[in-house]
Amino acid sequence: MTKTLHHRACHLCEAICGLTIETTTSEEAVRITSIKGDPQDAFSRGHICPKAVALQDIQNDPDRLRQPMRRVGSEWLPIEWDEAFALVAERLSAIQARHGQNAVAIYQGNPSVHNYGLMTHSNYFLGLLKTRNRFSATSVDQLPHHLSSHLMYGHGLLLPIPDIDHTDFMLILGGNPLASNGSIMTVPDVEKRLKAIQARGGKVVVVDPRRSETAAIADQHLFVRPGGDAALLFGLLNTLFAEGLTRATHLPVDGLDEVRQAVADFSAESMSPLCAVPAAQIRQLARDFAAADKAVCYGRMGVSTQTFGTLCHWLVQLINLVTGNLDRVGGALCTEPAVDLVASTSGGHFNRWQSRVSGLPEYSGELPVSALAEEMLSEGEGQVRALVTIAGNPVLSTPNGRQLEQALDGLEFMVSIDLYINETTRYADLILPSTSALENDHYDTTFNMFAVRNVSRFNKAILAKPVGALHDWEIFVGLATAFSSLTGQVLKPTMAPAQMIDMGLRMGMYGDASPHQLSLKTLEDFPHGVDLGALKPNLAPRLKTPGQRVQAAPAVILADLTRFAAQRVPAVGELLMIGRRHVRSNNSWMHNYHRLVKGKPRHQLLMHPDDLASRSLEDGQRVQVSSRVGVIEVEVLASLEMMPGVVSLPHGWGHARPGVKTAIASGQPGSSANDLTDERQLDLLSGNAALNGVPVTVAAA
Ligand SMILES: Nc1nc2c(c(=O)[nH]1)N[C@H]1C(S)=C(S)[C@@H](COP(=O)(O)OP(=O)(O)OC[C@H]3O[C@@H](n4cnc5c(=O)[nH]c(N)nc54)[C@H](O)[C@@H]3O)O[C@H]1N2
Ligand SMILES: Nc1nc2c(c(=O)[nH]1)N[C@H]1C(S)=C(S)[C@@H](COP(=O)(O)OP(=O)(O)OC[C@H]3O[C@@H](n4cnc5c(=O)[nH]c(N)nc54)[C@H](O)[C@@H]3O)O[C@H]1N2
Ligand code: SF4
Ligand SMILES: [Mo]
Repeated sequence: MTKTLHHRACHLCEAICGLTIETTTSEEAVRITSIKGDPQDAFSRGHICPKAVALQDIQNDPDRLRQPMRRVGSEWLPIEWDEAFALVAERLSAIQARHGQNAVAIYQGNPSVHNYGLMTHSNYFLGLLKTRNRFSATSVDQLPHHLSSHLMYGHGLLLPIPDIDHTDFMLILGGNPLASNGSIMTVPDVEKRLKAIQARGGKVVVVDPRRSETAAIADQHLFVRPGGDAALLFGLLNTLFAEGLTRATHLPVDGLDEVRQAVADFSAESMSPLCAVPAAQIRQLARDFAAADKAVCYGRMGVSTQTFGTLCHWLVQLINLVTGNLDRVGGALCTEPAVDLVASTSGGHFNRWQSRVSGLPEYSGELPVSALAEEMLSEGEGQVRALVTIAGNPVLSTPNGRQLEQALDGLEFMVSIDLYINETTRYADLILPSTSALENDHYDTTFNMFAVRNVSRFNKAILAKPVGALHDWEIFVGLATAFSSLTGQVLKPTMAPAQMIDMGLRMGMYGDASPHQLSLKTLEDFPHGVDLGALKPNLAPRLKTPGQRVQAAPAVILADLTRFAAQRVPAVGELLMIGRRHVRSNNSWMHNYHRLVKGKPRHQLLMHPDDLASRSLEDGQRVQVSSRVGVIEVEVLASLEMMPGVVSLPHGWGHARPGVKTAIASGQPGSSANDLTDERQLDLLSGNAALNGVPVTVAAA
């Protein structure tokens, strides 16, 4: 038996922690014998969470598919790769020939961005489909970030990241990095970094309808009415202007006077009823923020997936801008990654076309996923009749999952590139499973771009690729080849993902023309990753707006103020549902590993004791939760963490569906929050789903 130590970045969430993985080779097999945090990783400094240890469970899971499967009725039978590719090509091209290119829809899920081969190669096939019906998890997540950056800075990926290691004041809205390990802020070891702000005399303030794990360690926590953050942020911005708390910026800016005028009526006092934060607290928060030498306002998932998600993210940018904290050390800074997609891609586009049924806007070629089911269910020209899903589970992750199931059931053809037969892929005619992550190289094209330091690393596969298995990118090449041979399109030869990264590295700012000389080859010398330094101001020369000036008052955003002003005042006695993440869970797909789900369940509804009492409900009892679109049954727990009038339910559960083949998850199924979220509840400006602030009623089951 020989033991080997490997160093690798974890790909499971955005934190990209460095891991040390030990494998033991015997005559029979290579086994993973230990997974630990890597103390020599300069970025993550040994940090690890329980999910990383489950990488071995993903590897060994008997339910994980290892060969292409074809569904015949309710039975799944293995099929050869070539036969599978030919079948997909034949069915999709026939459907497109009969009903037009848009009759095929695409849904791309979250693990896509954690898998670099998927990033570099999926479009090789998907682009050939030439459909306008492209959807992804972006529109149940961070679309408002991209849209506000696209409109203000000219590129949807110019996302300013909190300079957490140098700030004196961090205001967090709708993010719970202690559970999520940070998002659009790649920050391994976030708890230590937040505590370091406090240790150097700074402050952390959290705005959240739940006293989250992050709120619990903050200096101040403010409850906010779900969906009320735009009002709170307007109140803050108005106070900054009205009380003369602004500070000059070195950035060239257009439209600040328009902004000042536009928010003139949104005083803290007038905004308070909409967000349920007392006006005096809004004003004080604005003063505290402005008084800090270096401050940063950071909004995440909880404020992008709400009815005014884009306004929220625009306001977050403005608060940083007018206090002089945008593009400043200790404020919000854009990264300079080794493979720089901002430099190498165009800035994106918005609303060039709309969805057929509801007229929702495209963003950079994608439509909001809330429209996916209706595009399948509404008859007429352009109706979607086939679907390709890639690393996604929209039945559990997009609003009104039950409606989507009904729509999937009516499709003529569906193919899923996925590892499991789960709540979504059980509707597929074919499932094409890729190798597991540890059988694959890894370069993080996405999260190096959002990291709180400029870092880079490339890791080789740890386990050999099994005979007959294909990587995701090879599946796309196979599909593209089969499809193009049928439709007579010419297919260009392609590089492997690693070669593309090598090219990106060498052309980048740390590449051939720099002293770093980064390439795949030189990265081999840095098994623990290479630290390329702290973030620094760089926004002015990187702006991609016409005239290279920050656009503080984009017309489409100002136009949304009318919708904001027209919102209804909160109903008396309203009960609003929000989501929740737990460090042992990851969206919908990591419940099939015993070590992550053992112990007491974590998928209950949390409710304030007063709200339980007023409904004569008891802690621990089964309740029925209803919304406009559906009803589920769950266990309710009394929780003083909750703001009165708000209940919290994590998403990604609801595994008790016929035909799902994930044995451990099915043993602890929970209920799906997205059987309650409403496909019509949107940030209408971007089309992003408003998953938070869903009106519900709760009664005894
Ligand atoms: N109510 C509510 N809904 C939410 C959220 C919420 O907070 N509340 N959060 C939203 C957010 S932020 C997101 S990102 C979405 C996520 O939504 P999705 O991306 O749709 O769902 P996941 O649960 O991430 O499903 C990932 C799928 O990819 C497969 N998979 C994993 N790794 C690989 C791989 O390497 N290759 C391939 N081919 N497949 C792989 C898994 O088997 C699984 O089927 O959910 C959203 N939905
Ligand atoms: N352990 C774990 N880590 C993950 C994931 C996971 O599923 N599990 N998913 C990954 C993904 S895909 C993403 S996108 C990131 C997300 O990372 P985060 O954005 O940090 O997401 P959450 O942990 O869901 O935190 C959202 C917070 O918003 C609060 N909230 C809900 N509604 C509102 C509101 O109206 N206003 C305000 N101010 N707050 C509100 C919730 O109570 C919650 O505390 O996490 C990533 N990391
Ligand atoms: S925090 Fe995220 S990246 Fe770090 S070990 Fe856990 S799952 Fe992996
Ligand atoms: Mo996400």
